[in-house]
Amino acid sequence: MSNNNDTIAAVATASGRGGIGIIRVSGPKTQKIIEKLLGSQIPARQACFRLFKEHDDTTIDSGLALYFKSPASYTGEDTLELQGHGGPVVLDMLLKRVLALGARLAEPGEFTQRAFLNNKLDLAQAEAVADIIDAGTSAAAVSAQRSLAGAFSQHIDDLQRQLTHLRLYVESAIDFSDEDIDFLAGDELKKIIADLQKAFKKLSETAKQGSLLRDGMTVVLAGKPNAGKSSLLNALAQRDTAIVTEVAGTTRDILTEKIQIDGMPVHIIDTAGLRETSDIIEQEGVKRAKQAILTADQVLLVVDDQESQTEDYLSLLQDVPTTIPVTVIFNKADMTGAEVGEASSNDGRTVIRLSAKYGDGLNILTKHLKTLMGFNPEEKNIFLARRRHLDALARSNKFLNEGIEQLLSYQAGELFAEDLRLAQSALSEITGKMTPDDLLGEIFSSFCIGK
Ligand SMILES: Nc1nc2c(ncn2[C@@H]2O[C@H](COP(=O)(O)OP(=O)(O)O)[C@@H](O)[C@H]2O)c(=O)[nH]1
Ligand SMILES: [Mg+2]
Repeated sequence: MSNNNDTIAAVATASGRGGIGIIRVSGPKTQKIIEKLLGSQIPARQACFRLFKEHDDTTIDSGLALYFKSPASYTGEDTLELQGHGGPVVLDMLLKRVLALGARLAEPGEFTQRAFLNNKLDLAQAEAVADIIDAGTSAAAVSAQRSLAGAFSQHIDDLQRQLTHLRLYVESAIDFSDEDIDFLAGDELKKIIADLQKAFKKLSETAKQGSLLRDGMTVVLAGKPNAGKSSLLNALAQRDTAIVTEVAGTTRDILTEKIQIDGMPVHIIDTAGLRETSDIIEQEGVKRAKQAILTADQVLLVVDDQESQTEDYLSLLQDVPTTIPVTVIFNKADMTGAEVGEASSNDGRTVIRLSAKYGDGLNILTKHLKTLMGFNPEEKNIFLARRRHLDALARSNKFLNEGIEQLLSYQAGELFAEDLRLAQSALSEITGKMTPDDLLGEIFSSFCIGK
C-alpha cells in the first residue's frame, strides 16, 4: 500500500443522505488541516463546535470537530473527525477542501491498516473490525466484537507460549542427553505434548464454529429425481423458491437459497437429481449437481422413504468425496407412515426421517444442522474466525505433529526444532506478526473506504 507518511482522508459514513456525515483524517498534516479548516487548533479529545471554512473564508458546513493526538487514536497517528451534515454534496465539498489542504484520499481499509502497523490492533482484530461491519446476524456481530476485544488472539498467544515451552524443554533435554536421565522418554514431555494437542483441537473447533457463523455452512441437497429435494429446500426456506412437480427431472439448474437458523447463515443448494439421462439440459444439470457437491460442507442425501428399504441409495454417494459428511434424509414419511425421527445408520451416518411436504420432522433436521455448525446457545466464548485462520491453524498443527514424530520416533532434535519453528510461524500469520505483504494487501483492500 501507499506511503504511511501521507495524510489520508475519507468519508467514513455510508453514502447517501443522513443526519450526520463524518469525514476522517489521519496523518502528520492533521494539525495543519485543523488550523486552516477551523481557523485555530482545538484541544484533543473534546468535541468542539466549529465552522468548516473554505480557502476564501466562506463556510462549507458547520458541526463537531474531534481531534485525537498521536499515539492515542484509532490509527495511532494524529487524527481528526469532522461530523457535519450527512448530504453527499456537502460531504464532497468538505472532503475536497481537506484534500486541497494536503491530504490524499484513503484507500479501502487504510485507517485500520495503519492501526495494525502502529500496533493498535493485531491482524485478527483488524479483520474483526470488518466483520462487525459486515455481520449479517446478531450472533455474528457479537462474536466479531469478541474477536476485536482480543479473545481469538489471546488463544493464539497461549498456543505460542505452549510451543515455546515445549521447544525449551526439548532443547534442555538434548543438552542433558549425556546424563542418565532420559527426559525425552519421560512423562513430563508426554504431558506437555498432550496438552498442546488438546489446545490445538479445542481452538480449531471453536474457530471452525466461528467461521461457520461468519460465512455460513453450505448444504447441498442431492439424490434421485423426485425424492423431494426441491420440496425440502422450500420447506427449509419457508417459501416456494424451487419448482416442485411430480415430473422427475424438473430441477435442471442449481438453486441457492440463503436461510438463517437461529441467526446462523446456511446456504442451501438444490440440485438436479442424480441419474443417467438422455436430455442434454438435464445432463448439464447433473454435471452441475456433481460440481455443487464438491463445494459442500454437508450433503443431505434425500431418499424417497418408499424406496428406502429397497433402493441402493448409498451407491449415489460414489461421487461424493469421503471428506464431505453426508446425512441421509428419508423423505415422504407421510406416505409410508413411518415415524419421523433421527437415527444412526450402520456406517455411523445420521439418518433423519421426515416429510418435506407436510413439515413433519423438519425441526429435527434444523436441530441437526445447528449441531453440525457447532451451535450451542450456552456457549458464550465463540469468536468470529475466517477460513484463512482455520488453514493457518491446521498447518501449524500439522507441523507440530510432524515435529513430534521426528522427536519420538527418531530422536531428531534438530528436525523437531525446525518443525516447531514452522508451527509457530504458521500461527503468527493469524495475528499478523509474520503475514506476507500481498496477503495483508488483500485483507485490507476488502474493507470499505473510511474504515
Ligand atoms: N407425500 C409427499 N410427497 C412429497 C414429499 N416431498 C415431495 N413430495 C412430492 O414428490 C414430488 C417430487 O418432489 P420434488 O421436490 O420436485 O423432488 P425433487 O425432484 O427431488 O426436487 C412432488 O410431487 C412432491 O409434491 C413429502 O414429504 N410427502
Ligand atoms: Mg427438484
